[in-house]
Amino acid sequence: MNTKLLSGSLLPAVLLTTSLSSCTKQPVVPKQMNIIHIMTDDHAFQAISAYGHPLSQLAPTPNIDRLAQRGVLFRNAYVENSLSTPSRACLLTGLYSHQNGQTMLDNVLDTSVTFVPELLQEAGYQTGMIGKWHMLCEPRGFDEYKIFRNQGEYYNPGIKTADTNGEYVPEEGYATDLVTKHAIDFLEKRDPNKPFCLYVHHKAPHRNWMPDIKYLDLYEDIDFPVPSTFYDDYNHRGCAAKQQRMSIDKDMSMIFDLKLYGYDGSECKENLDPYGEDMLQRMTKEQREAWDAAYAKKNAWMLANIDKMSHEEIVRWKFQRYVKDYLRVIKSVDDSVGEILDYLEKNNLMDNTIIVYTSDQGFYMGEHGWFDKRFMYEESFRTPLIISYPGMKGGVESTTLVQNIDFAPTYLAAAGIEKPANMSGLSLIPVLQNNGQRPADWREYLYYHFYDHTAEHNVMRHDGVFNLRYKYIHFYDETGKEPGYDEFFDLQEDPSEMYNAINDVRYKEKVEELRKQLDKMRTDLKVEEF
Ligand code: SGN
Ligand code: CA
Repeated sequence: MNTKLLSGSLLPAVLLTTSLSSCTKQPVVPKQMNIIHIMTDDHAFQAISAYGHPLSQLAPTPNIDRLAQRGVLFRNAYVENSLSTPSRACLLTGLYSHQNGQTMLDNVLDTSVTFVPELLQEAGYQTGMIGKWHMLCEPRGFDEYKIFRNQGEYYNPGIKTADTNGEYVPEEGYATDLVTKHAIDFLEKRDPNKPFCLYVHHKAPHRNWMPDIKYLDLYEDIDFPVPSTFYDDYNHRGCAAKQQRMSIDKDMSMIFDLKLYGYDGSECKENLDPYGEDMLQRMTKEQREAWDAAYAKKNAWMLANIDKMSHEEIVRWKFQRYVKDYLRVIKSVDDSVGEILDYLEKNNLMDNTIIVYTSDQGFYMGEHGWFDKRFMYEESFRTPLIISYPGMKGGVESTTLVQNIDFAPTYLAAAGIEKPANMSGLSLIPVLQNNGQRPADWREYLYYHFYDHTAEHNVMRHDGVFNLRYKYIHFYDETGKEPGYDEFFDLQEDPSEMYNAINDVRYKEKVEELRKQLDKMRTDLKVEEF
């Protein structure tokens, strides 16, 4: 393993506890910061009030905002492959999908690759993984893990630990609360003389957005604003945007997704979706009764009126039901962040802990008519990122271009471990120490690659580059025999990415510049076409 503690001279001043002038023969020991990585699954930045989006203003997240008040809110944080297991593999290895092997949702990464928590353990850290693991390999590098089965279950989820003989044992409770409880348990039981790194990974707010019983009626009377691109006809982009199957109108199901139990109309062929039924059958009698009663009450008007409604009215109802359940699920996540922050404050851990709040990728809240993610278009490619860093003033925003390949180098730097040569990411510590400002030698471009074109939601394989203003995307022909096609966007002129400007003469030079950059990044990163 390529681990080496940094020599004192390379360490930022904040990492040093022992002054060189102490003249003892002892080696300089870096102060190793604690790390808490809180990661939700599919949390749109549009649903965090600190980001200011109209949706979140009607359903605020005061505790996540509290973290932003202590730290840096990143406006330009992106992922390298907008899907769960690739994003998790990137976090764990610091490598791009094609380097760690986790290119798609359901393949297994190269298990010979080192995991960051293994390096942290070697450097004396206690490590923990709580909640959604999702990887198709066993956890490695954790002193303690309590993980969900596959995507995880909202109610009474199965949980596997080192002591459950490979079984997932159901634990009564709501997934978000259980993750919080086990995270705090880890903190309580740890050895206070050692640094720790704790991954707190929620199932929430992943599909099918099942709120906690206590929040089933929250936001019921609010009419959430429909995004301006909701009725996008995709006429000014290539076929990928047209052929996706992630439309609220066409692909969101009445029963599984929208919980209109009792509806047996033609839009409901998946009525008996076993996954949805499995999720309900996991509930205790009391949970199920409360759930059924709440949805029966909410659904009564819709069931009585749906046959008389226009298609557009039904789609609007779908949007409201989707967004409300999603934001209810987020409410529990926000409570969880509050509990963790309270614990850290009460136990004097704020001043030596990096606290990160992020999602495994972004998500569509109706923009372009969509839910889900996968695309290199903004709402999916961009992910929320808020980091509180010891000693900083807080309450600042950063426009620095960052990506999930940066987590691993940041955590290694926080532990005083030299970054392995195969990691392309950059430590965010210089950005954090400088109140979010972009360091002079920072990157200009990001590389993105989505591979899982055969899977659910039918998003074509694509890769591309982005430099904060311009975005160049190449969509691959699925047979690998045709050249595919390209898209180009000027985010300043067209922030909603409605017009493919690849053939617009005004951008001729810029298009060429980004095309070259894409070729260069593919070559430098050794990305194979197929
Ligand atoms: C499930 C969901 C999809 C979702 C993928 C990946 N379908 O398959 O809608 O895109 O997960 O999500 S569901 O009917 O099973 O909910 S990811 O966040 O894990 O990448
Ligand atoms: Ca996800």
